[in-house]
Amino acid sequence: MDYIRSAANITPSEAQYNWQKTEFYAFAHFGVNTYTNKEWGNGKENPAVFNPVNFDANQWVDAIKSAGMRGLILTAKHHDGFCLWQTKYTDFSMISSPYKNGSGDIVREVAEACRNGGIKFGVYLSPWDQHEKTYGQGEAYNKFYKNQLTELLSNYGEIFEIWFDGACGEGENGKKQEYDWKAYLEICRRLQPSAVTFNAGDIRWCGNEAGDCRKAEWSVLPKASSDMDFVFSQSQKAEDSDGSFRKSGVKITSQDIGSRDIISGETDFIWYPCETDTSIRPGWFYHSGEDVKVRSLDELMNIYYNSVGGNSNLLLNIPPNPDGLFHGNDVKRLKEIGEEIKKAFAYNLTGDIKNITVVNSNKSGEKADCDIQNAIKEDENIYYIPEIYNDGDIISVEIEFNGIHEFSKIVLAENIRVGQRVEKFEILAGDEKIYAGQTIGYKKICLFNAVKTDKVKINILESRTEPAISFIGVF
Ligand code: FUL
Repeated sequence: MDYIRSAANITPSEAQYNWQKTEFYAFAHFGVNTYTNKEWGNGKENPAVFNPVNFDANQWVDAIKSAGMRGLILTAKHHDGFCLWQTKYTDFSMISSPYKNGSGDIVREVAEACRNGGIKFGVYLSPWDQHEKTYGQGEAYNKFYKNQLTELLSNYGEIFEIWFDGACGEGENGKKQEYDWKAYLEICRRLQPSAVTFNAGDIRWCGNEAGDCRKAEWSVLPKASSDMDFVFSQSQKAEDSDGSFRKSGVKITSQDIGSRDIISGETDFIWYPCETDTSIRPGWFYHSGEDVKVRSLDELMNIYYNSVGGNSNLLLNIPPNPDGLFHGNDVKRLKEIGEEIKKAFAYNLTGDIKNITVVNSNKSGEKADCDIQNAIKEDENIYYIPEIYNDGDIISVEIEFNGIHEFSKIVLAENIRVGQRVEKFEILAGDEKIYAGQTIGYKKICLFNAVKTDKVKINILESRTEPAISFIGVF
């Protein structure tokens, strides 16, 4: 089964690996829609409506950091075409806003606040632009878009992610623009070599805007799944007025995109990890009517556990209000998330292990290796890998604590720098099965009802080749 072996050895680029470690970061949808109470504008807005009188990017960054988030992606330009920076290529931008008498630069202020606050900064630049006259004229618009991309990627310091939204609502009789992806990506690689591109080869969409992701998220997929025509055909074509993209359980792409069955017979694979994007409120942009609809801590923690704890990164949107600030209700919720995450992982019981051993169950109790200690050390550079492994072997990690402990979470991680491999595993407390899982990948947070025991066993039941485990934590 050559295809399994070759999928098992696909690894992330340095940029993808660093992106994965960012785990949890913020999205901010800010623009003319903030003032017109819209989700999708039309490019005919009066740019003077954009006037964030109390704008303070440091307030955003403080709130973001309080949630434990490590970055921020700003909508530099949404589908209406209004630009939040001093661009040379259109006056549908800050130059026509009363903010700082037309000399303001929101992108700059946000980028600087992120840098000063020690978090990463990324940009969203909508390819679909309803204001720009050249949109639909082929190379004329591509030139305009490339110029804008060049400005954003040259003048605002290091960018960690460039977000290419696939949405386009032109419809049957609308303008048709052929985007020059090859040239756009060349600009990204040349100007920001350590940035990753969303929807354009480096990172994929989870397939909904509810905050759901799959039970088994694979970061290794057939190469064809990153084909831009395919990716964009799956994106939004009309304004999501009834919020259907944001309804839980709705999947635009299929549930299984990376299992053995799906990749069977494929020869060309890529590392193409998942990003889960969702908003803290029903809308992406701010609407005062939604101040009371900030999602509950429970719901948001669930999303966090399923995404960050399910081999996906989480991009959580917090919409700034017309004053240019995050609303108090969102600020409060972000702080609660940060506190909850800290509390949940405050005490790792692997600090109280009496014995940890690995047994290869198919080899009559033969010791599989002795470097399992590497998995309980918090050092991403060391990991456990069995010395002897044949297809079908079951690797059992047996942990004995010094005394009885109570816990409700086990965190597992593979060393994705050698590949994503585990396909099926289970966890036992004493003799009782408390968890059945499929993929692990960069991070798997296994949640179960609290158990009290002095013995826990993790059985890796199926793996594409020898599993490389870099972390086991018990909380
Ligand atoms: C979608 C857009 O149409 C929404 O307005 C929002 O920006 C979301 C993140 O992506 O495709």
